[in-house]
Amino acid sequence: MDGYHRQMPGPSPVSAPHPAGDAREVRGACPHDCPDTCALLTTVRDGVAIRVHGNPEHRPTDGVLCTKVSRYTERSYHPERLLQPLKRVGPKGSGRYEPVGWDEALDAIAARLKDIAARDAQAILPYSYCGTMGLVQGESMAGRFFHRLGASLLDRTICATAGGEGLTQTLGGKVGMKVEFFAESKLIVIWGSNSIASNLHFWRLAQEAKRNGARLVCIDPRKTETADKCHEHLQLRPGTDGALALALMHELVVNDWLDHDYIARNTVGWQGLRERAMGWTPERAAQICGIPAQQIRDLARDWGTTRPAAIRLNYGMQRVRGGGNAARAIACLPALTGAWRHRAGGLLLSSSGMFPIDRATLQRPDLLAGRAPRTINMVTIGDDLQRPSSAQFGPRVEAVVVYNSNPLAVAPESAKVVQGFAREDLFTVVIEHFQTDTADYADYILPATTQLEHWDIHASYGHTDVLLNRPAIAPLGQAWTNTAVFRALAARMGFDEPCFADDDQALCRQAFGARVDFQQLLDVGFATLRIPDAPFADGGFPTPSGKCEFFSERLARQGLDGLPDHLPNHELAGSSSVYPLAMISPPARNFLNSTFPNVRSLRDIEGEPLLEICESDALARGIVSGSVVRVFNDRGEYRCKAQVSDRARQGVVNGLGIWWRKLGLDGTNVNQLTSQKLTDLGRGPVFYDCLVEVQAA
Ligand SMILES: Nc1nc2c(c(=O)[nH]1)N[C@H]1C(S)=C(S)[C@@H](COP(=O)(O)OP(=O)(O)OC[C@H]3O[C@@H](n4cnc5c(=O)[nH]c(N)nc54)[C@H](O)[C@@H]3O)O[C@H]1N2
Ligand SMILES: Nc1nc2c(c(=O)[nH]1)N[C@H]1C(S)=C(S)[C@@H](COP(=O)(O)OP(=O)(O)OC[C@H]3O[C@@H](n4cnc5c(=O)[nH]c(N)nc54)[C@H](O)[C@@H]3O)O[C@H]1N2
Ligand code: SF4
Ligand SMILES: [Mo]
Repeated sequence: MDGYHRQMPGPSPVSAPHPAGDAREVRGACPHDCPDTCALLTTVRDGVAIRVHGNPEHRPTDGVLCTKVSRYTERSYHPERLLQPLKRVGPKGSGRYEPVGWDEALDAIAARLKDIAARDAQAILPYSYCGTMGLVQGESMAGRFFHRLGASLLDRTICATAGGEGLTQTLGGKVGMKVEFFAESKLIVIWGSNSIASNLHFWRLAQEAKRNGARLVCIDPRKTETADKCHEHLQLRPGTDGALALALMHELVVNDWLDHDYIARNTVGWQGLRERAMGWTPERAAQICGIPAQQIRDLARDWGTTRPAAIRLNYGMQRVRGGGNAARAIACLPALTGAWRHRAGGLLLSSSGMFPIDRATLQRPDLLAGRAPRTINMVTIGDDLQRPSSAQFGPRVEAVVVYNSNPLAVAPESAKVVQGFAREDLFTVVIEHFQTDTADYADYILPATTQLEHWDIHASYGHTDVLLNRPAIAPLGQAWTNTAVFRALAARMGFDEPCFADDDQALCRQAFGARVDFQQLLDVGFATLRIPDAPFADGGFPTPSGKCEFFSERLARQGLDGLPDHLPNHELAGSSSVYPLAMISPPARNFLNSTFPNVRSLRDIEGEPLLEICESDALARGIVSGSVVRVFNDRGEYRCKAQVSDRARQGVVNGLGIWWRKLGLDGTNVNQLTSQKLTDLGRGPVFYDCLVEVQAA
């Protein structure tokens, strides 16, 4: 459906003039939802971006980008880029639109929102996530607009809240090791992460450690390309990480591989945790995890006796019912052995909590002025768009404004999400670069600028640098920044607070205020936060007690288990369910969530939507590689090609995501099968807690 242009596109009609042939480099930041937050250099000639490459001066980037973003010009100048506002002319979902002017579109949108707000602004729902991680084109002006309006609040849970909450209850926040010191570790446990695909710059550090003699262990139900390159792979069943972590503790206790001094001084709840762990013999966990008990014993010995030892935890392990508890259990392991004492020891899930972001200034929740709108969980958008008004729910959702997200492709139980967005009485605005699955259901589609065309400022969840993104080229066509859209809507709604006049550079400055040297960002493009090399060597965790909380008083007060435990999946393989296979749907290497499937050269590498299935499960079903299969459960059916592969373990099938529905064989993707059930902590999604059956089609 897209033309693939190998040649560089011609200059855009509105780009700023530059002396012919005089190329310049513009410093920026990768906007994608990836822990690496690379520093970009864009080569611009005659107002046209001709190359995007990694900034060699930025240490975490080290001059290297992933394949996706090194092809960024192909995405930005894609012939199907949305370049003018569009108004729906066909039925919802048909994708039929006609161009309209910005004024006409904005007038119509503002009139409709005003009309709804006059009854109850909570009937309006913003829906956004991390299409861009930029703090400005993310939730700055948009936050101000929806707060002032009194719209429903969105619980932005679709990725990381279970693990984030687990970490917060244990360590006090999304804090951990500084990523660069993984290079000095002697044992690296890569847990729930396909680093080569999704955290490439960490993988480079792990490789450096390996060259210096470190042992690499991977814990993942899928035999990923990362697992292939580690010394050891624990190929456990999805959603069993909590059991594994407790059994590791069991072995640390019985072999006394414990740092008693660190535990005594810097932890809370040791006696309770010790007792809990004693119930988790390696044999018990091995049965649940579906791996040999000896593998658990060996890993415990490695963890208990290697210094320095570090865990790179990632979000892949927390998209199951017990994800929050599993993250809690794993986060206890470094304190038990005193791994935090060394700068190359400890754990990193996310570094985002270490950034002093001034969200209150950016998003201005004070504009709610005492109102307390209801909160809608983005994971349950499928159900929530169908709900009638009620005392409990509040008003029926009458309008959704989508930006930086593609809910039809990324949210669970898509059939319901589609039904919701297909409602004739729902008013939908989508601000996008492309006509995504979601945009097909919009009443108005507004063309957004890409990272090459706007200012932004970035924190990171994989390192500890702040990055500034300067626009490299002028907006293409009639594309507007997200901030410009919300400024213009605010003006039409009559919101006259001065904050609606802040321009994007002012917003960039406000993001960190005086806490980051903005002049340095302007001069160099990035600035490193000042954080001790081994932040928890002597405790000092940002928890209420200042210690690593094996036992969380805060959870106990909510009536929850104060200690971490193993919580089995909602949908348990081997249970009495008629659906015998567990399906996981982790990221594809050449896509970034639902971004890039429409970029031809990257799609060609990924090929087509595939379901990996192991030989014995395939044989039992008469399935061969390349044949079309029906993957189904009570929520729906999804057709794709099978790939018989040892990347899948027995009982588990892998459907790499996140394809656009309209690029699938039958106009669906894996999320046709996933459920809207939630995690134990953080109200997150359970994408990898999903039973299915597979048949040859
Ligand atoms: N190329 C690429 N990079 C990405 C993304 C992408 O889509 N493509 N997505 C980005 C996003 S949004 C995020 S949140 C981050 C982090 O995103 P993550 O989803 O953590 O990314 P991965 O590390 O690729 O994948 C997680 C790994 O966890 C495994 N896994 C699945 N279930 C379980 C389980 O129960 N236990 C364990 N131990 N492992 C399990 C999967 O097989 C997979 O290999 O990556 C980002 N980076
Ligand atoms: N089955 C399954 N489903 C999953 C996952 C999984 O592993 N398996 N992963 C989940 C995870 S971890 C996440 S984070 C979510 C991701 O969900 P999303 O954040 O919704 O996905 P993205 O594809 O990253 O971004 C969505 C859109 O933002 C747009 N965009 C980018 N920049 C801009 C901008 O500056 N302005 C505007 N207006 N739009 C912009 C892009 O064009 C893209 O279409 O998906 C979740 N869904
Ligand atoms: S997607 Fe990740 S690895 Fe690729 S350029 Fe962006 S930050 Fe770097
Ligand atoms: Mo994510």
